[in-house]
Amino acid sequence: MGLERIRERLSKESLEKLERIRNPYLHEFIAKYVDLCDPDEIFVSDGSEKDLQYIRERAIESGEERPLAIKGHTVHFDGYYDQARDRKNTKFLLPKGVSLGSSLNAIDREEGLEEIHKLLDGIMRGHELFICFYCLGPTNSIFSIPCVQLTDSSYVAHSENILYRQGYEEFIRRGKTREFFKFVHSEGELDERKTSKNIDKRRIYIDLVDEIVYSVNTQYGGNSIGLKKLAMRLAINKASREGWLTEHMLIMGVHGPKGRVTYFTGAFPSMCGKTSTAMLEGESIVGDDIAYIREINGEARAVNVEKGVFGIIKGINKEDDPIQWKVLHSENEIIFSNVLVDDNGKVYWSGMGEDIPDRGYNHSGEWWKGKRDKEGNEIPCSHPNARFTVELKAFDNLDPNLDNPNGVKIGAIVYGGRDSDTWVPVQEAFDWVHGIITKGASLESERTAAVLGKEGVREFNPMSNLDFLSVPIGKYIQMNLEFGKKLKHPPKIFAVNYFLRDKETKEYLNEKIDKKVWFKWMELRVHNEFGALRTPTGYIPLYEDLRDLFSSVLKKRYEKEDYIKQFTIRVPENLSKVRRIRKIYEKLEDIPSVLFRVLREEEERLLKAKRRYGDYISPDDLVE
Ligand code: SPV
Ligand code: MN
Repeated sequence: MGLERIRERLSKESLEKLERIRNPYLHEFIAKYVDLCDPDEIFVSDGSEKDLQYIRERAIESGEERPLAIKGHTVHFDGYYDQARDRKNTKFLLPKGVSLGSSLNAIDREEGLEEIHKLLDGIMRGHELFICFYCLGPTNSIFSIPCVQLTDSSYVAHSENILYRQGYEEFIRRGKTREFFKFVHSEGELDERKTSKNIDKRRIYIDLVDEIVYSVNTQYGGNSIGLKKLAMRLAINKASREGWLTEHMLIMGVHGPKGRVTYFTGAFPSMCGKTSTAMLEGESIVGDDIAYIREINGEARAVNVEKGVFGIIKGINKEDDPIQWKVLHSENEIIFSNVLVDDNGKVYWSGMGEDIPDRGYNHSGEWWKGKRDKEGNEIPCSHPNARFTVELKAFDNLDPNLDNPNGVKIGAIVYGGRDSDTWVPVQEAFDWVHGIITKGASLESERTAAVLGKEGVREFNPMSNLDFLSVPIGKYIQMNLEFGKKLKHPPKIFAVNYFLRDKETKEYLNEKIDKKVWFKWMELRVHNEFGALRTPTGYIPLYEDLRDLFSSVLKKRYEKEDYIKQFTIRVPENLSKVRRIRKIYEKLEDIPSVLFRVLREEEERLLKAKRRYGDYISPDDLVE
């Protein structure tokens, strides 16, 4: 039997903790990887405060984290070349005869398993293995997915304790079941800075058959924290088999009149304002990254898969992000990663709006202003992808439904990209199918300076979920379309664009804060309390309604002239977009035909409007 094999390696306490879970499949899995990875020590966590404290302490003692000046704060560094998700080396293990479509990265399952097991062989010698149990989604709920994480990184275990709900009791309750996700992670050999050394052997392999993800020779959270983007790939596949959705979405409560709260989910590619939207002042946050969505009694209901935030820190400043700023400067349990630290244990990051010291310590080691890397690039004080890890309960704006086992009822879904010239700031799709196809499945984002390659190039990113799809794109879109059919009143679908620029001056047409108004407008539309103008691409707000909202929400005057500039329908740009998106889908396999039909209808509406009104259609022209 599984546990018998590794009995000798476990302390009495750890053995008892494993024995309390009466699940031979779990025991077998653990024994297999303990045997293979061969750690010096093993710690089994039952999620008690004592065990959480042990992991916090081990993270400091092992040198993977260092304490900072404020109580509860620590800093962790990833290797200089291990600062982001590794798309190239993240692969699905594909059994013979199975296809995930040409756009997903995959290798033959047998070959991949052999490679990864070779890499894992003896990899934990000299390391301590942490065995932790978690639950994706609230515990004891239809949404719950129990997970076991094996990792030799105290930083990864510590991060997961902040980000995920404990699942030890969930495993005990379920007893003998094969239905749980499994994660095997090893940071591999470490250098003197305690960062993964063998980056060339970094591999993240996803086995959909046994629902195991393997991750080796990396520490960066997006590659190593099993329950985050690794579990998301398993969950998308599971959801497609079971008829629900796993989405790369925030969840927030938008507060309407008379205490009404309407829940929104929202998908935005990286650096398009997802976290700042989830953190909007005056609204409440349920989650900022991953949502499970199920149909329950004809309603779409969503839960946050996580209970913490692994947020981008770059650009967070006191004025624009008061809620996050306060959390980052209070005595909370926070892991900062890849920021700049001075001798006094104070942290700094790019765009924080404070003077940055000329020297310190960061992801490149000792750092000084003007320091260059091997490639000759100047090293900024903090990495653009530097992050902070903190529990949601630290935030004043936390919504009371975070742990509701039935989730929250979704009133609206929002898709948003970085788009300088096409979409209006906010618009509403005509219906579910139109929204899924022309907003969600047509989502694009322009590259920013933070990403390699030509700035401004648009990257196609359907539902902002492209990196995590574990089913072919066509099937994923089909799942979304079908999900809507099960609902009595499907959520309204909106598209937002915070990045629209003036055609001539190229200035941004909105301030960051304007999104507060768009959300209030959408909330009122969900309840049919505002009218709207029908355009070829969707419904847009009426000037008078926005004027009133700008005045009541932001105490700002909203000029007709600004409205016209912002909400003019740019026909040539919209036509190019429809055609660009169609071309992408034409090259993919098994795309539902309705997608092409809906894109053609959108194109026809645009062409018809162009004939009548010209290339740039002022909302005034559309008033009937
Ligand atoms: C993202 O990049 O979408 C993140 C961070 O949320 S990561 O964990 O790297 O996926
Ligand atoms: Mn994300």
